[in-house]
Amino acid sequence: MKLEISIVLLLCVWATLAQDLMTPTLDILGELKKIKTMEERLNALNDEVRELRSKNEERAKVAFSATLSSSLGSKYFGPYAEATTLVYENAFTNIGNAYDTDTGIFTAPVKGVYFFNFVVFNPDEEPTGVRLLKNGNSVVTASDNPPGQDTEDTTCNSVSLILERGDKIYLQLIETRRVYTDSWRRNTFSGHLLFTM
Ligand SMILES: [Ca+2]
Ligand SMILES: [Ca+2]
Repeated sequence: MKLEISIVLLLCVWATLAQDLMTPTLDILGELKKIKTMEERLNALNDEVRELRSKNEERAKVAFSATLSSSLGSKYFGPYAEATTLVYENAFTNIGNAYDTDTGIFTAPVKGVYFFNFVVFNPDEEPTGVRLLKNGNSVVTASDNPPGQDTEDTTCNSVSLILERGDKIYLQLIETRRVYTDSWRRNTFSGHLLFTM
């Protein structure tokens, strides 16, 4: 009887010990599972960061240069009673497609510092004048009175601007002024992203 009690006691001690030994093993497995899940989430986040960085680098490539001229011969724009957006329909370069050759509007794809330049040609009696607008507000202007004796005048202006994503830049022919264009392509509008911010 004493021996039987001893055996039962031994079995109880063994069962307790076995349980104590198993519990840490289960905890380690649980921790390994958690680490695996975290590793998977980290890998997914790394993939997202890589994708976003790649998209941002693509958006950061912005450069366009366009002219009013086509090879179809000479053409006057204006004079009009009201200021009119000039559409530089022939793009030499339009990296990033931020400039719209249908509307003449440049839309900033990322926040950054952009440089713009425009050149205006004026051949005869009418004065010329073009202004650059940001979201509808005049920023800089280039103008010139009639050339007089030599029949050819060129005027221009440039500006560097901090733009938010979505800001719009375009050129308007000033009211009652005129621009002349032909296959010599003397009217151009260019813009470049210098750096993102
Ligand atoms: Ca002049
Ligand atoms: Ca001149």
